[in-house]
Amino acid sequence: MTTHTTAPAPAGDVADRATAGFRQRYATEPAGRWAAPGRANLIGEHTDYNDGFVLPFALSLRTVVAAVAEPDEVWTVCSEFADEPVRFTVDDLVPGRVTGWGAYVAGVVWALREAGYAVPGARLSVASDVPVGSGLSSSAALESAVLAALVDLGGLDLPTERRPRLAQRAENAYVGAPTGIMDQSAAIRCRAGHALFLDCRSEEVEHIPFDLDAAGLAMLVVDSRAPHRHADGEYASRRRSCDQAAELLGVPALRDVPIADLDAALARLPDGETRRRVRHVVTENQRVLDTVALLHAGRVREIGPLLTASHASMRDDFEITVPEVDLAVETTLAAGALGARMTGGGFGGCVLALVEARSAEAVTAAVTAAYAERGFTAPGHVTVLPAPGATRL
Ligand code: GAF
Repeated sequence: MTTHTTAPAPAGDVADRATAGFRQRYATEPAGRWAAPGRANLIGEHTDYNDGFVLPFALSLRTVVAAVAEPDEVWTVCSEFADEPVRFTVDDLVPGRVTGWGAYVAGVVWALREAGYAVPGARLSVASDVPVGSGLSSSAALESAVLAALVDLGGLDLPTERRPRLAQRAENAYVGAPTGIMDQSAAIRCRAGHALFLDCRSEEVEHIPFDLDAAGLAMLVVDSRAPHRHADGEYASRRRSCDQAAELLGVPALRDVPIADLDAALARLPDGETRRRVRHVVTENQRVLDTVALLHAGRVREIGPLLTASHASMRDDFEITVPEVDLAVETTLAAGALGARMTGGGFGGCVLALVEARSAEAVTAAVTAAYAERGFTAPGHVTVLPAPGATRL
């Protein structure tokens, strides 16, 4: 998670840009290129760190790392978004030592070494089409691409299903952001044409066919361009509330509160705010399960109301939306979207709207007009299809 503002990606193919950056900086050829995508979460927000369920899919917007191994334990990383490269050695592999965007890279090296892997030194070049600070998980894309590169360059034996935990540890313990496992799982484990149904407790996944084209539907992503408002602190405070509530209820995690027992559980909690937080998590887990059931039954159109209910829950109970995001949801719905919700951690970021393919343009125009009327910064928009997870190119 990060609080930077959105910057548009430079022009040209992202893999070409990573290679060009590599050649320019190091005057040699990379040994390979590794890509990892940004993600949108179809439904299941703030459920991952409650051991619950999530249903993200990967975007075709990707981060690409061009890299070569080095004989010494030194890591140099350049990025198209930074004037100067970041360079670190084993001595810097202490949480907090490397800061800024370089921390995501150093964090991955650190987490691999902590897990006992002999990580090769490397020179790396980063390019990315994933907008930073839009809630599409540019940080997990960077971690996952770097991880894929280092694993391959070092010939490390690290099965795909164990990689998300390691990348998450980089973010939690090195970067210092207390995020769950969803974003790294999406960046690493997603499949094209599918949403990833992930049980965040067991880490078991099921790839759920999510074919929008066949249903005549489109998924519109509206970037609210809202400035993040204290996102990191608010995220951490939501997480604390959930942990405290689980403790008060005597369960390992809020995942363990059955929806049938929700009212009884709420009655045992001391204040309205905690009750609202718990209600969001418990009902959101159920909405993920209901969405999966509908997708299994080929009833894609019918997931709309679940998406919209998820948004209402984030707005009213978890209190993580902002006016720009709420306006995008209201406007897409008024313009005919089947369902709409904010995606990601909140306090800004993007809205997903499920629309009839033929009405995508009209819905987009309606949001642009509504933003202009309210005097908000013009929103960004793109239609997306579920793309593959991290891969060597
Ligand atoms: C952010 C976090 F990184 C995820 O782990 C998840 O908690 C999400 O917010 C909210 O669902 O993206």
